[in-house]
Amino acid sequence: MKRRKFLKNSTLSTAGILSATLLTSCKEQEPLKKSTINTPPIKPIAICTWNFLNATAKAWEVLNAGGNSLDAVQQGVMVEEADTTNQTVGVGGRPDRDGNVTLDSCIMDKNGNCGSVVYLQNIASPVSVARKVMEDTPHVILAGKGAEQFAYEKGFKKTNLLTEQSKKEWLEWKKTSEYKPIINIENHDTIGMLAIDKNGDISGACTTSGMAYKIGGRVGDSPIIGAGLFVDNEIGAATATGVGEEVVRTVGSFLIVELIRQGKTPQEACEEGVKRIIAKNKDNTDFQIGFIAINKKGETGSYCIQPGFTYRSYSKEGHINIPSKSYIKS
Ligand code: SD4
Repeated sequence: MKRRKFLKNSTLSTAGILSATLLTSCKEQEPLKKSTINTPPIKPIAICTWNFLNATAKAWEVLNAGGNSLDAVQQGVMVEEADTTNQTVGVGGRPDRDGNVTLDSCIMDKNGNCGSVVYLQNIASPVSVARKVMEDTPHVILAGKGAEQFAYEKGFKKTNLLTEQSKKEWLEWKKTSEYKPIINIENHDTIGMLAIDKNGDISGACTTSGMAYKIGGRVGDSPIIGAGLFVDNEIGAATATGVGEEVVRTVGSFLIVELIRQGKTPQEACEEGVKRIIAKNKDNTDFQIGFIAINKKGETGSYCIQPGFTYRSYSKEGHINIPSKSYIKS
């Protein structure tokens, strides 16, 4: 079976659940447009890539109880890290080509502090380790064995991350071992979350098992501050999903926040971020990138290459799944 078809089939059940959820909960809504000078900021608010409604529900629970945005994004994305049916984040994530599940994650707070783990194995919640790196060490990034050792020192338990389902699919993939460094558009479930708390402070988190069947040691954009995630509490925040290599090449999330600083709305900034990637890939746009962004006023935006990307938003205005505009129309 061709890999594309295989991945399509393997994600069919997830897709079925997702589309059922979409049908029941997707309220078609345009992202907010131009900044209006006199409207009060929307806060608190949490948004995340894709339709991870349980994650935004958890983040909202924290925010609505008066919690801060850092706790909200951490606890929000932890829901997906723990969900074994989500095969692109945390426990149950698809392994690399050698059968090892290796996780990437980062977190960033209102003061520009950040922590990140890359190529982390055997630990169920990489975002929580990333937060410890941020808060308990003088460093920003810990990798591989060192990150794992650090996690044990901080009391995290050794956990088998390879579920039976992911192992079965990997063994099937191994029959042909067809390696194409292109994430199929139906196989993108990295969670990036951005939140503003009642004080108006912004934080973000991003967590993933990365590209399925990647070369051992490969690290994507998701744990790279500025690429997969960036927060500037004066301006706003952005996060990414999709083919990490392309996001790294344009330092996508930092770019988007800087574009907001220059006066663009989150929507306009996400569109420009995607267009920079397109400009570097004129001959091949057969891959997916999705950005989401928020500004200090709680206005949000998103843009992607392929149709199909959505993002979740939870604020006093509701808990909604927002279809993203795309560069390729259909
Ligand atoms: C990566 N950006 O490792 C991640 C992949 C992704 O849903 O978004 N998957 O490149």
